[in-house]
Amino acid sequence: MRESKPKPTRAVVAAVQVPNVSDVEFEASLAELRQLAKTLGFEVAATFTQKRASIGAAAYFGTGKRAELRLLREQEGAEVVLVDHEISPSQSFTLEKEVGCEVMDRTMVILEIFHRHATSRYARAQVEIARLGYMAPRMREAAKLAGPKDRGRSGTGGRSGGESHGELDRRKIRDRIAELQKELAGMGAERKTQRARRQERSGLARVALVGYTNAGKSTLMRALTGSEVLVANKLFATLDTTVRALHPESVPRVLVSDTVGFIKNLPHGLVASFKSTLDEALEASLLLHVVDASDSGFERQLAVTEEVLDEIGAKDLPRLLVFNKIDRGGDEAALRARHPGSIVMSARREADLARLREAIVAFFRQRLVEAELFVPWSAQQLRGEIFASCEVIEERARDDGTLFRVRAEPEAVERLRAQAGRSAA
Ligand SMILES: Nc1nc2c(ncn2[C@@H]2O[C@H](COP(=O)(O)OP(=O)(O)OP(=O)(O)O)[C@@H](O)[C@H]2O)c(=O)[nH]1
Ligand SMILES: [Mg+2]
Repeated sequence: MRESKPKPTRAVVAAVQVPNVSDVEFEASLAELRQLAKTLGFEVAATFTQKRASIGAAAYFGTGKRAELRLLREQEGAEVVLVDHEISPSQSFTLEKEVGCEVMDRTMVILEIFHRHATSRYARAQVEIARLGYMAPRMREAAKLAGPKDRGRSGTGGRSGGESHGELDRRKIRDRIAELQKELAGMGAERKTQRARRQERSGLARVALVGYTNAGKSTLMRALTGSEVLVANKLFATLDTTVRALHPESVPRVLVSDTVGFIKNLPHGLVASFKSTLDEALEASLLLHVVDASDSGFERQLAVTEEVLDEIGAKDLPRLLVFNKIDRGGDEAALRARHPGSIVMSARREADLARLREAIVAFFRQRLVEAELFVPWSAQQLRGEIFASCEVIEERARDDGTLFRVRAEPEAVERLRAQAGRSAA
C-alpha cells in the first residue's frame, strides 16, 4: 500500500427507473455502473434514484429531484455525478448546471475506461475515434448554447471568415477522425498479413475466448496457454486481442485468442471498434463463451454477449458455454440441466481446467482425418512440421523417401502435401 495515494474523487451514481425496467434489472445495472466507477478510480459516495413514467427530453430528472440531487452531492462532497443512461447533450448541460458539478453518462464512463486501458497503437486509435464521435454532437450543443457570443469571436486567430468557433472545432474533429481512419487502414493491412502467416503455420484449429467483461477470459487464457496476459478485477482489463498456442501443445495444435469483454449498452462508436478488434476472434472455428456463474445477473450478461456476437456476425460459429467462477457460488446442477453440453467450472481448480482443455482438443479432433503423406528425401525438412501438426501413426522409409500415415486436419494434410510436392519439384 502506498501512503501518499491521492484522495479519490467522490462520485454520486444516479439513475431514473422507467416502468418497463424491473427492480432486479435496475439494481444490477446500477451495481455495474458502480463497478465501472471504481475501475475509473472514483469512490462512490451515494446512489440516487427516481422512478419516472418516462425520461424527460429536456431534463433527465424531475425538477424537485434535481434540487435533491444537488443537496446530496454537496453533503457527500462529491465532485462528479454519474448517470446510468446515455443522456443527450442538452440533458447533460441542464443537469450540470443544476447539480453544480461535472456529469458523466454511462457511455462517457465506458469510453473513458477504454481510453485509459488502450495500450496498442491500434486500440488507441479506435478508442479515439469513438471518443471524438461522442464529443462532436456535444460540442455542437455547447456552441449553440454559447450562441452569438461565440460567433463574435470568429475572424480572429487565422480562422476563415464567418466560421464560428464551434464549426472550426467540428471541422478539426472530422479531419482528425479521417486521419485516424487512414492510420487504422494501414495497420489493418499489417494485421491481416500477420494473421495470414499465423494461419499458414497453424492450420485452422483456432478457439476464441469471448464473454462479458470480468467473466474470467484472461484467467482462462493464462491457464490454457501458460502466457502472462493481464488479469485484473476491473472492467475492460483487456482491450487487445492476444493469440497464443494451447500449452502443452496438442494435436492438432490449437491457437487460443483472448478478446475484449462485452457490456450492456455498449457505446455505439465502440461496437464498430470492437468489430475489427474481434476480427481475429471471428476467424476461430470455436468460441468459448465464458460466463461468470457467480454473478446474480449472469443470465442477462449471457444474453447481452449473444446479442453482440450476433451483431458482429458471429451468430453461426459453434460455441462452448463455459460457466466459470463456480467456486464463488451458482447452482451447478441447475446450470447443467438448463444448458446441456456446457462446462461448469472454476479457473481455480486444476481438474476443471484439464476438463476444459480436453473439451477443446476433442472438438478439434473430431475434424481430423487419416491420411498418407509421402515425403521425398529432398523434402525431409518437413519431418519436424509433420510431427508438430499431425499425429503420426506410422513412419515407413522407402527408396525414394518416407511414407507417413497420419491423423490431422484435412487442411494440414493438404498444406503438407503441397509443400512436399513443391520441394520435390
Ligand atoms: N473466484 C474466482 N475468481 C476468478 C475465476 N476466474 C477468474 N477470476 C477472477 O475474476 C477477475 C476477472 O478475471 P479476468 O480474467 O481479468 O476477466 P476477463 O474476462 O478477462 O475481463 P476483461 O478483460 O475485463 O473483459 C480476476 O480478479 C480473476 O482473478 C474463478 O474461476 N473463480
Ligand atoms: Mg481480460
